[in-house]
Amino acid sequence: MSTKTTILTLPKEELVHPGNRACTGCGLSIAYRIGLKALGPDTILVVPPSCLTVLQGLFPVASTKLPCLNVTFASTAAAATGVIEALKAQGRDHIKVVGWAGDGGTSDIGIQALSGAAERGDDFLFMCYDNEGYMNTGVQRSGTTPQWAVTTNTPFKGKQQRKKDVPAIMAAHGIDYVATASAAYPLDLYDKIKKAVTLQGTKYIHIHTPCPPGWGFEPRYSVKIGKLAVETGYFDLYEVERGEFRLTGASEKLVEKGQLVPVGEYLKTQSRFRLLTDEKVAEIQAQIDAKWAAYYQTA
Ligand SMILES: Cc1ncc(C[n+]2csc(CCOP(=O)(O)OP(=O)(O)O)c2C)c(N)n1
Ligand code: SF4
Repeated sequence: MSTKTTILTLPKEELVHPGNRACTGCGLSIAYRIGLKALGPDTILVVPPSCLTVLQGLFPVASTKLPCLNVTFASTAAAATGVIEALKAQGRDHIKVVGWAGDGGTSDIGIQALSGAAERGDDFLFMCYDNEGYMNTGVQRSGTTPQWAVTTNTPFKGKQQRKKDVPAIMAAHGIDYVATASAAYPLDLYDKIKKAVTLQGTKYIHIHTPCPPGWGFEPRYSVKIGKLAVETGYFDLYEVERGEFRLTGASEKLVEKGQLVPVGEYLKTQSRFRLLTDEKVAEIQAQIDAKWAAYYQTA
């Protein structure tokens, strides 16, 4: 039986120095701090260009205490495979290798290398922090930007296409562990990382990370907005373990409750959704209701 981590049992050791270069209220900052606690010191990170490289900063004033290999945008998973092989050759395969990329570096530019590594079953954890856009370069749309969100390169009508479902793509590779998590639920994230690193082969965790400047809200609302995404059924927390899907944490509790917060409550908190009409909000609500009807049925 697994015991859930609480705020009292979370390790006290910090692997992120106080102070970093992320914006105030950055969801990634929360996920990163908690994530490194779960990974522990015997870890090598592989990170492509992104807000995470900015957050970490440059040696000798980097904010992370873990070794980190900064690689080209497309090559996170391929570089992680190389590190795994080098560690094996040195007899140091107790060291965990973790690719940690933004949604652009995962869902678009990094997906070929990630898919190849997952197909081979390379033994590492890949985490995507999904701030739903290319934020580091000034808020451009990515494959995971939600439909109708305004970005700097979708300024007049918002993004026309739907969000790419990367966890489903990763689950379709038949890997043993895929999970979603949110910076607003750090203990759930912590437990999922802890579980993932005990498993062999490729593991994938997709973390929803609110981004104040990119989404258009005040920094103090990051956690509130992250929670609303889950409470409205807009972003679901789940695991796919050896092919078995199950809702977890706050999403699992929502099934028991049998009621979601209307999605308009989430959408109205962010200026990126300013072009949404009532009809479009109703369309989004209908999509969520259809997805959740299936959850209720199988509960
Ligand atoms: C091949 C290549 N194209 C473009 C860039 C410029 N670039 C650096 S970071 C970045 C955005 C990264 O977006 P994402 O992966 O979503 O991470 P985020 O910035 O949102 O944290 C871009 C386009 C680059 N470094 N390499
Ligand atoms: S732009 Fe967004 S993701 Fe990037 S550091 Fe700022 S808050 Fe974090």
